[in-house]
Order: sequence, then structure tokens, then C-alpha cells
Amino acid sequence: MGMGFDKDTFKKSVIFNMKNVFRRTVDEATKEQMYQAVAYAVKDVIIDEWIATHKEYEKQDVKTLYYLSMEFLMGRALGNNIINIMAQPEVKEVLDELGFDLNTIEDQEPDPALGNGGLGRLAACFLDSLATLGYPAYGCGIRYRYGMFKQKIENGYQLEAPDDWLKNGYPFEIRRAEYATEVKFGGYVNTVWEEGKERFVQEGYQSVRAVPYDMPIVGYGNNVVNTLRIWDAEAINTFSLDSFDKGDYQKAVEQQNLAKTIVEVLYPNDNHYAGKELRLKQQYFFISASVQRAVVKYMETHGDIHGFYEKTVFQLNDTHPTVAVPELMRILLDEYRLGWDEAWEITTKTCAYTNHTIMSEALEKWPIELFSRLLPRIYQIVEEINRRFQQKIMEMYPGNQDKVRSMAIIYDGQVRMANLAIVGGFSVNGVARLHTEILKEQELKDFYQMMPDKFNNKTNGITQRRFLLHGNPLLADWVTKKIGKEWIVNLPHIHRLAVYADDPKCQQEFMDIKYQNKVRLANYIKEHNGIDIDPRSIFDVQVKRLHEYKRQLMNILHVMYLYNQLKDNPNMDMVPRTFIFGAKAAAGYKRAKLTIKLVNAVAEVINRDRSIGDKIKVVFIEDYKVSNAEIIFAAADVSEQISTASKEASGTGNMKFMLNGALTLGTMDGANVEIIEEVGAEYAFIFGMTSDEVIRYEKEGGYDPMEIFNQDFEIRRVLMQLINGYYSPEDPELFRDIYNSLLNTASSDRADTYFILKDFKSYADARSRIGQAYQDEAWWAKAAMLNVACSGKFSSDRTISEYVNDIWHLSKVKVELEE
Ligand code: HBZ
Repeated sequence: MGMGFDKDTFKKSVIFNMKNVFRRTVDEATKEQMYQAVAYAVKDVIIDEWIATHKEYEKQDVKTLYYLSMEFLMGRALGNNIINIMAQPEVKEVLDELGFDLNTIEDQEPDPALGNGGLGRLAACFLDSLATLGYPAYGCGIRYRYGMFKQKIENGYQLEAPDDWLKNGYPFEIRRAEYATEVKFGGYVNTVWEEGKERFVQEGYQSVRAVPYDMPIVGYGNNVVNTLRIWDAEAINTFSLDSFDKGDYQKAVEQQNLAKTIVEVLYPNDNHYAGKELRLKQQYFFISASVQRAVVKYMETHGDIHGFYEKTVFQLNDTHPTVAVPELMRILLDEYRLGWDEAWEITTKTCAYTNHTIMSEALEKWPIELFSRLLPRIYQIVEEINRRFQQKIMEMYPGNQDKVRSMAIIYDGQVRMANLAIVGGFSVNGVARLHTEILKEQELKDFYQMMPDKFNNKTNGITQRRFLLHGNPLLADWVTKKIGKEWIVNLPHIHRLAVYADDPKCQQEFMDIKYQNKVRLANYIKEHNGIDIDPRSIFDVQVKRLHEYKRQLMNILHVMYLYNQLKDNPNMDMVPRTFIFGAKAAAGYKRAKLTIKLVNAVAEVINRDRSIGDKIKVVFIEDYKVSNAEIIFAAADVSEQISTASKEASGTGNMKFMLNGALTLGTMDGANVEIIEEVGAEYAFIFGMTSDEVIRYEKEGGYDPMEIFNQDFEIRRVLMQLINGYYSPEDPELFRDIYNSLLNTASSDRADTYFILKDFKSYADARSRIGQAYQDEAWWAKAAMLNVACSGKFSSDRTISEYVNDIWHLSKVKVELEE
């Protein structure tokens, strides 16, 4: 129990909040009201720690990290906060006494889903680890009115519904109007002379008021509470709407619209750049507000801006926050009147950049026209950064235009954000060893040669507090019973489980827990999808965003292939399998959406075929999100990590499965490589081309999927079923585009860009090895347990420690509570 927590006080607080917020007594309350009342009571406990933490930060004049990110995929806060203040048993008791069940109450909270997938969830795990390790940090982002859309499946198709997460108010946030600040867009730059020096002023602009909302980020059992600060936009009305002056009226309306639209919705694309003007507005909006605030805060306690970088570090989560570089320059040059060189030194010592993808379609490149129109002063500064950098390139590589072409920040009518992020900071990191190597040797080779010292790797991690302690209480309790609770804050400790891997009794206990978790998921699926699945079957799971490079298509094609084999030979000896999918497709990503339809069409046919004796079931879980992810990971036997090698920068789902005792079926891609290194290749199922092979084919060609099609009858049969109405009798042409993507060379790209047919046989072979292996129960239990035991490296606590040691150089802070 946390020092500040008292059960009776808490109970009173719940009752008080129920009365104060809803004018109700506890026995009149709905579950939703109870959730709110409990959340407010928990916030009451947190508040004192939050205040104490910030007092301590001020007292010690700490260096602070600002983790700048367009996305924070937090998931529900209530359960996690209760765990982190170490009050779970007491809160459970209080709720029991009041006639409510804690799980049911937790289920009332909407998932705050201010992120798409891996990148946003990584940011959330990092905040958890930073607080738990006691490092001073802010997450800075956007308070989207609507987060990631809610997915509905109708007739097998994905429908998107708005995620109105703020509908009933969000109990954990606090509006901090006192920190509101103005952000300016458009207009033009005027030069005025001041003390013999030029001063640049933006005029004729539109602006919005950025208002921060703070959410507490509670460290585990250490009284540390950091802050996630997300910015809302409000209208600034210097002009009144009833003005008689037409120009003023127009401007007032426009500013009102700008404020309303800017934070309206999260862009639902992952790993894809769309180039929308509103997106750049969102970027500059939250960055300008965050950077301004960081500078003001620094200056409140320091007389001189020159030491800014000693107390501040900005980590850019991908290129989306890269305008932080020119924005900090602008403030230093225009507001603090520093010279270019001093401003540049401070800026480049403050900023650091994390790369999350090598996929070219994800690279942010803004047309000069748009960029300079929206951010005229920022554009001037970027031009000057570019001019000086190109000069440097020419000094180092005289006459080498190739170097300019690859590294220039402004080129071919576009502003290249990755290049700006690399040049404007002191660190560039990839998110898994293989990914960083590919950056250094391929994508960013010229930068690496020019500035090798900037490059470093930080293999991703996940928080075991959410993904084991909260998500899988049965396994968490069992682990604690076996080896104590140290693993909660020191995951490598979990390796002590390894000694039990051969013990039949432990194997039994472990598999019993897995079974119960499979029952829990089966119940969830029954309730939400109306499908019956057998918890004794192998739960083979692929949950992640839908993207061609992740190859959900290869998975479902193989299900079709297996089903054909089973139809040919109904007595085939086969362990029953349940293939579970969960994935959101970006709303405009046609082929991804068609893949969802294909999965559902295949499910429809197979699930109602009595003749195969329930040996295969296919389930598409609607609305995959953090809260149901916790249930899914806990129940998985097989973790599908089947991206085309070189394409998945790291993956983090792979780690969550491992931590919960699923065996990886994967390519040698991203962090899979390191997972397999930790657990040993004999306890995973590896298949497919290596990244070197993929990259060689991409460069040199020589892969023709039609050859495979012609040679292999079974593959041909599966592909023909895409266009003969086997799974879509009402519209045999329905899946033609998918068929074409595998075989026909479209005008622009190769056929089968992601080497699905190339890797297919090897995938099928790995899957049949899984079937064999599962029949040896003792071996499987051992392998699953060893996966848990060897997951120590993949805690985000380790990742954060590496960032701190190599990049951020923060000091740990201890917070004592006054009683
Ligand atoms: O970041 C993911 C990578 O695909 C994954 O391999 C890695 O583990 C994870 C964390 O490092 N990338 C994303 O999730 N990217 C996005 O969500 C994204 C969102 C908007 C964009 C571009 C990318 O404009």
C-alpha cells in the first residue's frame, strides 16, 4: 500500500465524489457514475503526489525531458493508476463493500486512444517507465476531440465511427488555463530595424489560443507523478463577431474555425504520409505551444537562456514534431535576440530524433508552397538552416551533387522533415538493432558517413506493469508467487522462472493459467462477436494495424490453404486451431479494407462448415484497442510477427506476446531478431527471407511471383479462389484487386511487393511445425514459460535507461510524502 493511501478515507472520498459530481448516493449510482466517482477519488490521492513531485523537481532544478509526440495511445487510466499507487486490494475491497465489481467499473472508462498503433503506444509505455524510474519528464501532445476511430464490422466490412472519448468528461485531466499561449499561422514576415539589427515580425496572421490539459502519469509505488500535457485549441477573439467592419468579422469567423478544426481529429494513418495542410497545422500548433512553454518555464528559474540545453531535452517521436527545431530557433533569434550560431548551438544540443520507419511512403515531405504559406517565418529559418548545411556538404564533399541530392533539407520543391530532424539535433536513433543497421547502411547512409556519432540504437520495450501485472493478473500472481515481486520494477529478474520450465507441476500450473485466459478471451469473443471458439484449440493471433507490409494477407491465404487441405482430406490429423485477427485499416486504404473483408469472408465460410469438425475457426475481433489487447495477449499461444523482413522497424506487440507466454511465429525482422536471440531459436518458429535477401531482390529484381503460381498447384488454387467466387459468391470479382496485387505488375510497382508468395511455403512449413510441437504438451509449456522468462530485455524500463544514459542524461529524483 502506498504511504498516502488510506482505505477509509478512500471510501469516504468515493461517496463524497458521487454526491458532489452526480448528486447521488452510491446505491442510486449507475456503473458509469461509479467509475467517475472512483476515478475522482483516485485522482484525489494522486494529486498530492503530483504536487510533491513537481516541488521536488523545482527544488533540485532538474533537467527535464519533453517527449514530443503527435500520439499517445494511453489506454484506460483507472486500473493502471490504482495498481501504480499500490492500492488495488483496498480499492477492490471498498468497491465490494459498496456493491460493485472493480473490473466492471474499469470497463466503463473509454480508452483514450490518441494514437494509431506502435508509435503512439510506445510513447505511452515510455511515460510509464519514466515515472516509475523517477525521471523528470513531460509528454507533450494534442488533445484530439476525436481519437482513433471505433471500428464496426458490418457484413464483413470495416465501418468507422467517431471516438467521442470526452463525451462524459475525462476525470483524470485538469485544464491549465494559466499556461495558455498563442500560436500564429500564415500572414507574412516584416523586417524592422532595431538597434542596428534586423528583427523579423510575423504580421497579418491568424492565431489560436493553445490551452493545456494535464493528465497525471503515475510511477509504480514511488510517489512520482509526471505529466502528460495535451493541448486544446480555443478561438482568440480580438475581433468581435458582431463587428461592423467586414474584414474583422471575416477574420473572427476564420479564427474560430481554425481553433475548432485544428484539434478535431487524429489522422488515422500509420506509416503513411498524406500531406494534408491541417496535419501541418496540428504539428506546428502543439510544437509551438510546447516549446514556448518549455522556454518560459526555464526562464522562470534561470536568468539567461544560454544554458537552456543543460536543463532541457526534446525527443522528437518520428518527424512529426520536427518543426520544434526551427520553432526553438525562432524563439531564440526573434524573442531572445541571440545570434544565429549561439541559437543553433542551443537548438542542436536540445533536440534528438527517433526514426520509426524506413518505408518511403511514410517520409514527410511538405511542398514549399504550403509550408511557407502556413509558417512564413519558420520557413525562412529552415531555408537558412538548409543554406548553411548545404555549404557544409560542399566543404566536406566538394563537387559531389549526389550528397546534396540525398541530404539537402529543401530539395525538389519540398521540405524534407527527416533531413531537418537529423541536421537539427544531436542524436538519431532507430528502434531495434536491425532497423538501426539498415538506417546506417542504406536509408541514411550519407548522413551516417557524415556524422557517425549522432547515430545510435534504442531497441523498443513495453511496460510490464500494464501488459502483465494489469492485463494478466493470473499469470502475474503466479510469477510473483514463484520468484517474488521484483520483476514488476526490474523485468530481467523474471529469468528466475527458467528453473521451473522443466518442472511438470509448474508446467501444469502455467498451462492452466493460459487455459483460463483463453476462456476469458473466448467469453469476450462470444459476447462481442457471437462466435463460439474452443479454448483447447491453438490460439494463433495476429493483432496490429492493417498494413500490406505486415502481411495479414499471407496469414489468411494460408488459412485458405489449410482449409483446402482439410477438405481434400477430412481425416487429416490436425490440432484444432483458432486464427484470431484484430486490425484497423486507415479509412482511405482500400486494399487494407478489402483484406479485412477477405478475412471475414473466409471466416464466414469456414466457421459454418460442419464437415471439418471445428478444426479451424477464424475470428476477426472488432475494434482492436489497448483495453482488449490486454485480454488478447494473455490468451495467445502463437504470436504472428510475419512482416516482410526489413519493413517492421521494431514491433512491440511481439514483446507483449512473449511476456505473456506466446511463441513467436516470425520473420527475422525488427525486434523479432532480438527476441529470438534472447529465448533461443529452438523456442520460436522462424521462417522466410532475411532482410538482406529482401533488400537484394528490391535492388536487383529477379523475383517473379508468377513462377511460383505456375509451379505450385496448392498456391494456385488459393489464388484462384480469390477470383472465382469461392468466398464471395455474390460478387466473384470482389477480391480481384488482391489477386492482382500478388500477380500482376501494376504500372508503377512490382507484383507481390511484400514477397507473400515467395515466403509462403516457408510460412506454411513453420505453421505445420507449430501443429506438431503443440502436441507435445510438456515441450510447449516449457517453451512458453521460457519465453516469459527470457522477456527481461524488452521492458521499456531498459529502453528508457538507455535513452537516459546515452541521450537525455537525466537524474533520478526521489519523492518523499509529508504525512
Ligand atoms: O512504430 C511503428 C513501427 O511500424 C513499429 O515497427 C515500431 O515498433 C513502432 C514503435 O517504434 N510506427 C508507427 O506506429 N507509425 C505510426 O503510427 C505513424 C503514424 C503517423 C504517421 C506515420 C507513422 O504519419
